[in-house]
Amino acid sequence: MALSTNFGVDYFVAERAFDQVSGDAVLVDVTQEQIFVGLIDAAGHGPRAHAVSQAACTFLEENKNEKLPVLMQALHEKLRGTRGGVAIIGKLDVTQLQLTYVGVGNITLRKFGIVSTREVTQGGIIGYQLRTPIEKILQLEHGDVIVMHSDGLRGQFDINDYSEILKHDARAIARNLIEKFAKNEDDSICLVIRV
Ligand SMILES: [Mn+2]
Repeated sequence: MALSTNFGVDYFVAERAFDQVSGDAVLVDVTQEQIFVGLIDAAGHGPRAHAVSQAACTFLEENKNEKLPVLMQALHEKLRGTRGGVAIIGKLDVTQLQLTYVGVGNITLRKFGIVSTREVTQGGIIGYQLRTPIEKILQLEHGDVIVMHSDGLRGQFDINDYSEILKHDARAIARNLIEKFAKNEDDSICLVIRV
């Protein structure tokens, strides 16, 4: 999945499934002022995990205009009775260069740029156990690279492990991260946005 939007934001999703279908999924929805993103890793892998992550994507797509904490809470209710999962949902304001997000569970959001950061998600498993969702804001600068990925990627890498990350486009970065850091025992998915 690839698109260069008409306001200079470039994104790409790369993935590798452990089974024939993946339990990880990404939703990207581009509108005039913002980009809605959701990255979901349903527990386990295989067709049943796939069904949960697809249902989550559909639900997010249908309800993306809700405020993020409300949407995360609603997703939690929606996934009750399923195997559940972890997710980051976010809205990128392309004018303010701000990413507002809610992240729950073992899932990664990082920024690479002049200042590189690793964001902290709140604990929990969506569908089972969720504390009050808290929205956070990540301020970006032009040229920053946002990386979101599931735990199917080894997340300890730093910029020294991939020093060209700030020079490559989103497609190359997403593909390289999967190539270099995907584990063999789980689904992996990686969304890269370059602003
Ligand atoms: Mn996983």
